[in-house]
Amino acid sequence: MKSYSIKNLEQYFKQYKKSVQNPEKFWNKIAEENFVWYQKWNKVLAYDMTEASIKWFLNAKLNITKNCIDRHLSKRGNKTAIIFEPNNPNEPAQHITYLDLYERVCKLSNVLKEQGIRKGDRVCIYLPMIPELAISVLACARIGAIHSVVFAGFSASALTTRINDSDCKMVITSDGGFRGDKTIDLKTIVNNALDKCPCVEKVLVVKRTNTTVEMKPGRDFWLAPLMENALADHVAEIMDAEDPLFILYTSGSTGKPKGMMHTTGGYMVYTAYTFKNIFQYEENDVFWCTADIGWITGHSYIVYGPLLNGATTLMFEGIPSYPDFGRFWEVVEKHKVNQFYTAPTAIRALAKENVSYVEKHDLSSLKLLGTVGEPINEEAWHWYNDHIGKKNCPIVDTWWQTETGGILISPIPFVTPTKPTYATLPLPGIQPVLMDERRNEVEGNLSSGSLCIKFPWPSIARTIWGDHQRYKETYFKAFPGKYFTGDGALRDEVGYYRITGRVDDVIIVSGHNLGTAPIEDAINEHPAVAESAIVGFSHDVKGNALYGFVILKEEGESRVRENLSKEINQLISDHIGPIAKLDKIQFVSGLPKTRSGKIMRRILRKIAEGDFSNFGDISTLLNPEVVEEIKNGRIS
Ligand code: 7RM
Repeated sequence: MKSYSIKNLEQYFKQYKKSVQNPEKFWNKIAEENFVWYQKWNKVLAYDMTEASIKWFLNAKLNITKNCIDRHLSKRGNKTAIIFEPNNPNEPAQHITYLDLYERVCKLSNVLKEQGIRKGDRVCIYLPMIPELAISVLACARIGAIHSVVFAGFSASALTTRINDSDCKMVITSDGGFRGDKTIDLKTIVNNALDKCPCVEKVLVVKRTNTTVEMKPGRDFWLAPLMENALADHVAEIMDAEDPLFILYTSGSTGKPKGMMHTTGGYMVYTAYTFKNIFQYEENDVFWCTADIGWITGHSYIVYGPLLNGATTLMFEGIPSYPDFGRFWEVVEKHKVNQFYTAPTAIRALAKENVSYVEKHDLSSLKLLGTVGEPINEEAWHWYNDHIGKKNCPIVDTWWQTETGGILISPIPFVTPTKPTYATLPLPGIQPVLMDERRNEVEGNLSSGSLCIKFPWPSIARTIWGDHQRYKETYFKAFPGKYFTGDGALRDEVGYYRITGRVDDVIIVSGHNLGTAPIEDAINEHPAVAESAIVGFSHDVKGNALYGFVILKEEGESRVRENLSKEINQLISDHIGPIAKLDKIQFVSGLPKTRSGKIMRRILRKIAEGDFSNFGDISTLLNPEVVEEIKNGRIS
C-alpha cells in the first residue's frame, strides 16, 4: 500500500474526511496505485441502495491471484508466503515461498481445467486447515471459478444444502483431517453428502490422514498424481471487477443459510487496504490469524489480505488446547509471530486455564493483538492485554461481517487510542450511522441505536446467491437507503463505537432498553463465573424479564448456588441498576455456540420461554448436546 498506510491520528482524520467528501476519488487512487490491472475501470462506483445494486470499478479487468502471487515473484520469490503449522507439534512446519505457491496454484489451476471446470463454475472446497485449502481457493480464483468454502466441521446434511444451493460442479476434499487427538473422516462425510447432490461431477481428494476411504470410480480422484503431471505455469483468466469471486454461507436467524456473494475488484482493494492499515504489516513480519479459512475472517485475513500485501501468513491446522492449553503461545514463540488475531471466545477459554501455560513461552515478538467475532468483555480484554500483550501491544477490536467482506470499524494500532470493549472508529470509506425505532438517524455522540452504513464500500457483498430479493429484504429494507447490519451500537462522548451485539439482543424490561452485553460483563466479573448469556422471556408485568445462563469456573461448583445467584444479582445492581437483575438463573455446563464462537441466543430464548418445539437450523452448532442439558435444567 504505497501512499496509504496511516501513521498518525491526523493522517487518519485527513484520510477519513477525504473518503467521505469524495469516495470515488479516494478509492480510485488506492486502486490505481497499489494493484495490477489488465484494464482500468471507466467508472469507480455505480449504486442504488434501495435496489441493493452496487458495482465498483466498472469494466475493469484483473485477476486477483496475479495480485496475490505473480507480482511478488521478482522481489519476494523466496520469501515465505504461507507458514503451515500442523496439528501435531512434532510434525515439521512447512514454509511455502511465493514461488512454491505460484507453482502449486498454477498446477492446480491446470488440473481444474483438465477436470472440466470453467470460468463461472462453482467449486465447493471442504478441507481441513492444510496448505491445499489456500491453494484451492487461489486456483479457483485464477481460472475464474467461484469458490464456496464450507468449514470442514459442518455435517453431511449441512454440506448437501450448501452444495446444492450454489449448484457446485466439483468438491475438493481430503481423506480426513486432524483435530487435536481426533481424526475426522471427511471423505465419508462428503460421500454421504453427495448422495443427494446430482450437480457434482468430480471430487478431488487430498491425502492427509492416510485413512482408508471409499472412492467412487469416475467421480473421485486423488489429487497428488494429477498435480504431478500438471504444468507449473498457467495464464490467469481475465476477470471483470464485478465477476463473482466467491460464495460464503452465513447462517440466517431463520431459514436456510445465505450464500453471500462477493466480487473480485472491490473485495481485492478493500481487503488489501484494511490488512495493511489495521495490522500495520511490515515486510518481515509474521502474521497469524487463528480463524479457519471456512469463515470470512480466514478468507480475508489469512488468504487474500496478507497475500495481496506480500505478507507471510501463518496457517494453523490444530486447536488451542492440543497437546495442551499453551499451544497458541508455543506457536507464537516458535514462528516469532508479530501480529496475532483471534476471537474473544478463544481468549476466554484460555484465560480460564492456568497462566503458567502463557508464562512458559517467550511472546516478545508480538507487536499487536486483534479480536473479532463478538463483543469482547472487559475481563477478557484485560487478560489479553496483561498476559499476552504484556501491556505493550495495542488491541484492535475489529468489527465486521461476512457480508462486509472486510473490517469496517477498528482502531488503527499505534494511532487510535484504544478503549476496552470499543471497536472505536470507522475505517476511511465507512460511514456508520445509528438509527432509532422511528427510523431516524440519531445525531451526536453519547447515543445508541441500530447500526447502519449509509454509503457503499468496495467489499460489500453484492447479493445472496440465487436470491436477490432476500438480500434486499434482509439488509436494505428496515432502513431504506442504508445497509442494516443487524447489530446495535453505542457512541461514546468522543464518537467511539461500541458494538453491543445483535439488535435482537436488546431486551426491553419494564420499558427500559437493556443490552445483554453489559449485563453479561457484570456477571462475568464474579470470580466464580466463567461465562454467561442473558435472554429475555415474556413476563406479565415487566413485558420481558431476564433469564441468565451461567457457566461456573470449576472452583465455583462447590459454592452454594443460592448465594451465588444473590451475589450475581448484586453485581448487576451495582453495575447497571436493579432494573437489570435476573429473574431466573440457571447454571449450565456450556452454552450453544456456533463453530465461530457466537452464542446462538435464539435457542436460549426458546428454552427460556419453555418452547421446545422447533429450534430451527442448528447445523452450525459446535456442541448440540448441551441443548438437551439446558432444556432439562430449565427453571420454570
Ligand atoms: C467477522 C465475523 C458477524 C457478526 C456481527 C457482530 C459480531 C463481529 C465483532 C462483533 C462485536 C466485534 N463475521 N461481531 N466482530 N461484535 N465486536 N469486534 O465475525 O458474519 O461471522 O459475524 O459478529 O454481531 O454482525 S460473521
